Amino acid sequence: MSEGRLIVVSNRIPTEEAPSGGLVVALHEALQARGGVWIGNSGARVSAEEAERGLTRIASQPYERYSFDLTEQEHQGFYLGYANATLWPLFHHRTDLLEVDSEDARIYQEVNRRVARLVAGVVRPGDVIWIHDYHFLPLAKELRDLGLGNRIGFFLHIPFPNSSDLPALSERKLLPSWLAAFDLVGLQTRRDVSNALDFLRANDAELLLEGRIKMGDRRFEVASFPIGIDVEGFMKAAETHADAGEHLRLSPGERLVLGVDRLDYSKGLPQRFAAFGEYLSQRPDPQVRATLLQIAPPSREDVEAYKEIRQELESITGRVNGEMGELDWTPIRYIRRNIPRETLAGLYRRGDVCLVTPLADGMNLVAKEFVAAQDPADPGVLILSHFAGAAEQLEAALMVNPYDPSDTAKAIEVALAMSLAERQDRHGALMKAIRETDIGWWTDSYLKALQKPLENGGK
Ligand code: ADQ
Repeated sequence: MSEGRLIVVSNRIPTEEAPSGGLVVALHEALQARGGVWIGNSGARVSAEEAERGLTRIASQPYERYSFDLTEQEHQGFYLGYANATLWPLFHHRTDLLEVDSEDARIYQEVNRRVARLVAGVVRPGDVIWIHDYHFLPLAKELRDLGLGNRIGFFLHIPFPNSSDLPALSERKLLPSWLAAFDLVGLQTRRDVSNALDFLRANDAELLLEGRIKMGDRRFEVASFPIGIDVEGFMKAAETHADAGEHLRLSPGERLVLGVDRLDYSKGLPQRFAAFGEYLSQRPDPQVRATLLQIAPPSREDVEAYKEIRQELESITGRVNGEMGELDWTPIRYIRRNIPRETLAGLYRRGDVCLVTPLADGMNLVAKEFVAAQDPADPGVLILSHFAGAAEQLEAALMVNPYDPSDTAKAIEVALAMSLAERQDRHGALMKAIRETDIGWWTDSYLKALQKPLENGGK
């Protein structure tokens, strides 16, 4: 085991003293336990001169936090452009939305080079570096070019693309060497690992046993570490805030179907709304009132595809509510604000059904949060897309094809009619699955794998 510090690099960095949110809390705890440094983007836009000043120390205890700033041009090219208009659609199988711009690609690599210099200024021999997500695919390569021999791990929170989509990435020839510069490439699911191995095999990598790979003079490992949540914490929050649903003022007997997502075209929201409309129009008992409460705060609104999805949703909501609504009932309630996590936990608990129907998703934590928040004596039902990473673990959910509104509509009907015994059985199996790989397991098992003895001889 290395005695060095843990250095975490992620796109955004929590600035508050006691951060909230599963991933952020888990990394915060890992850093608290081991001591270390967290480096991330402040979110501020600055001049080129100011950006060159380097890292800013954020007052914090008991580990260090440093932020760096982006210029407006870097924000456009690195964040909005290459990360979110090229890599994000490609990795979510939406090559139709792909924006290819060689200037964005250049800026993305340039930002990674600059961040590498900043990180290298902080790292000491023996430190272990853990880099997060698609914003920093070339970062280890840049760090190696600066001569760093430290252990460097990567975790990709989104799916690894299919080999059939990858030719759409102009920089695909660089990707193998970006990946090979890490010691451990962590992915969410077995499906992602299989996609990554296919890609590497096709690019002259030699596959050794158990996900170990040899490429030129580098040896590295690819493995899945399905991310989890703080199960106990979420259960407690849901119990304490069990009355959150009262704010909704549902009428007696009204059923609650929930959706909670960042507003993103990968989440399958138009298909979900259409499915809910279809369920309502075909429900066997028209007296049954089921309301879809969709919470979807906008994100990345400066990217064109995100503006379109917002308009599309508003139009479907208007149509379904216009056709199906009554004087005292609005079938789809669509809320665009962020909700405090405790309130969210309480709302999940009130939900009879949760619709998690992405067209592609690395894992999807909402599915796990909904399960943890349920009252085991009277649990709600999770409807889950085959295409969420979580589907590999949460087999006891009602699985649907999110592209087929009729399939999802049928599942809503089945879920709302499900017997208590079946709901309890499914919930028990789902709880077992989310407990086995909770967020503590995720950080521990990843870091343990990253700290296995060096195979690259310090290179
Ligand atoms: P996301 O695409 O953001 O994450 P998800 O895993 O569902 O997707 O995480 C969203 C988080 O935001 C959840 O914890 C949820 O509770 C919270 N959230 C959503 N809407 C909210 C609202 N209105 N108010 C408050 N909180 C809200 C990416 C990948 C996922 C992967 C995660 C973690 O796309 O596939 O599971 O990273 O690796």
